[in-house]
Amino acid sequence: MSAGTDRRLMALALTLGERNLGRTWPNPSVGAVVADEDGSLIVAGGATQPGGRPHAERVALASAGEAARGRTLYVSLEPCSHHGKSPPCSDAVIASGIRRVVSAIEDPDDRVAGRGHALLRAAGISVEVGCLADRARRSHRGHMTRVTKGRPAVTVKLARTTEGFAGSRSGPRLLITGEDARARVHLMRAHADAIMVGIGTILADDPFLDVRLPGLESRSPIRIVIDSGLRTPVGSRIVGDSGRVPTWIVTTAGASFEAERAFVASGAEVLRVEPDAAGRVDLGQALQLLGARGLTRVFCEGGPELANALARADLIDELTLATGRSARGQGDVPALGPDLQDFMDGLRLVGDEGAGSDLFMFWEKP
Ligand code: AOF
Ligand code: ZN
Repeated sequence: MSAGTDRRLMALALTLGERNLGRTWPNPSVGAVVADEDGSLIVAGGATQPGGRPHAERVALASAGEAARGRTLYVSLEPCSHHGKSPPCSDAVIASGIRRVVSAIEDPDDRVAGRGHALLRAAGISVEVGCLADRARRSHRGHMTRVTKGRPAVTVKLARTTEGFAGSRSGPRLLITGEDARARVHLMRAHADAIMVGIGTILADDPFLDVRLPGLESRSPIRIVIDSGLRTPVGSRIVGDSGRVPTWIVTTAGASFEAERAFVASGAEVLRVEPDAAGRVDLGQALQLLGARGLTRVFCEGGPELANALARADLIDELTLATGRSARGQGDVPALGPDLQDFMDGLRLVGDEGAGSDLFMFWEKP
């Protein structure tokens, strides 16, 4: 089997898994493909199902049935070895008669951590690990970060004018990006477990923070507001329709309980963490709490102040900047605060993409 064929089929497995990102938390979204020996026949494919189960391998193997015998399994994350809420996938792989497994990366979950691969090898299956490992690490960054750091991976997305402004304090709201970029951002939302913003964004824009792409409306993730003083208006859109899409307001231990009652009556949830030295929500603690609730991927859409505070606390894993090349309006709030600018020196530019007349640039923590 050529390395190129392995990469092509692993890319397919990764793509299958990535389609369900945002729907499988607290589990990773894994992809699996069953193919014949020389890669000319794809027998079956599968991805982790919404809610995290069944796991990808089980979906692919169930669909292959007897046709799995003697074939190769491509899987974007090490098959599990533990008896969790489902029996181990490595047992299912062994029972299926699969002869060779190509796996992208080890699962750092300490219930697995190499044991899945070891079980397969002990059963006489040939196992190769590391195919498209970089892409798999990106694909599973949410899972890896939650397992190793206890918090979700954080992607910050900001829009800026070509002059570098994200908004205007004095004038009317800036129109920064166009329709194509907006659709691209909604697709990013659909692949996140939660969208997070600071209270400033709620007060300035009263956004819906949902997914409004035709056919993907049901994939709106949880909405989270970081709101130290519980200033979110009870009449705001994200509170008003929290029966449709969950809204969590993260505030400080001492914030008003009377205000909390009004949110709870509307269906929004209030989460409390200890304040930091400045009396604001301690962002490290807030993310630990979100990790404990099972979130693996948080998509933070600003504003600039929250993004800057996340950079100061070293809590950003990916940064996406959308530059609106035909932005209208005069800005006076810089998109990149001083801490975020410094933080960017430690990031790696990994790609860019045009959207209409706008430009997306993607950075990651190395
Ligand atoms: C796989 N294939 O598709 C996924 C895996 O609670 P459980 O039993 O569902 O196990 C969850 C753990 O299984 C999760 O933390 C991760 O290590 C692994 N996820 N493993 O073989 C999959 N989603
Ligand atoms: Zn499994």
